[in-house]
Amino acid sequence: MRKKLSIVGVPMDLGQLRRGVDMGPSAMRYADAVKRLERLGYEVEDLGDITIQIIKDDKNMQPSLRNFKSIIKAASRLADCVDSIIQKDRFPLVLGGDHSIAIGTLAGTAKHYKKLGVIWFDAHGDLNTDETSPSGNIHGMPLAASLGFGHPDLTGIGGFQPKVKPEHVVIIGARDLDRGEKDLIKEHSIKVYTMHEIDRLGMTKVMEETIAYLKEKTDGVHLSLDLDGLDPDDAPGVGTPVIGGISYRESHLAMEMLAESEIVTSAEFVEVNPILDEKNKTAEIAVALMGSLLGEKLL
Ligand code: 6HN
Ligand code: MN
Ligand code: MN
Ligand code: MN
Repeated sequence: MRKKLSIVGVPMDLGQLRRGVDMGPSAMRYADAVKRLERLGYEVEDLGDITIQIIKDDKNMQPSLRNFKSIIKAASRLADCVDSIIQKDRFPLVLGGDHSIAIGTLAGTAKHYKKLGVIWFDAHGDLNTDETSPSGNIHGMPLAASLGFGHPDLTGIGGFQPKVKPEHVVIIGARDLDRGEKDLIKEHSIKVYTMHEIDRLGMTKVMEETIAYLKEKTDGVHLSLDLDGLDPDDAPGVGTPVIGGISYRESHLAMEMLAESEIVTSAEFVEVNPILDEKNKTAEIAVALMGSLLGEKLL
């Protein structure tokens, strides 16, 4: 793993309807993200936040793709930023913002890898398109868009598509999938560890399998960690909580195993909503998970 790391915040809340998730980057900085990573020996630069431009009337222009234009603009900016971080041979750590930002992160990252792997740690699949989405919220579409499914303006960000192939994706923690998402998973044989498999196999086995699978097939791995993958009792500050999630301990174990494997080449932590949180608990968990992912150990 690169020992030089660049943080970029994306104060974006336009991919869904609950305000406040745009304050996620501030909350994670307040929870001492920079210091925690410096203590691990990283040379950390905080690039500040991407500018989010709200385009007038965008919200209602396309009900099946709410805030479409503003999101595309932000994603393109983020893609350029992540691209230049990797060009400087630094590890990109993106702080969200709602999950729609992953379209930009992956567009910037995928330029640098022929066979980019993705770990999608989430209660949801984020595999909707404008045709299957029950909500019109783009934060439910970023994995589909990165696989090349959905509106061409979303799939084409960065000027190429797809960013990732279905056989290079592993979803962990799924427990709320819409009809169209289930169809897409089956049609393209995407590897998914739902809560059922996590209960049944245990997180150790799930991560051993995930790491072995991606190590063999890919030349880099992006971790996209949606805090709603965790159980809402542990991580309450999220906009779309789903009961029965991954525990605090299991999520740390997953990060620690990823650290040992040294397969992760970029990461993002998304959907932290400080307005819905309890005393910044969810942001603090996010930062603790970043620590584990990047090599923190007790002894
Ligand atoms: N997330 N499947 C639902 C939708 O509206 O498409 C929920 C998506 C949640 C997205 O949490 O990043
Ligand atoms: Mn989610
Ligand atoms: Mn749903
Ligand atoms: Mn998500």
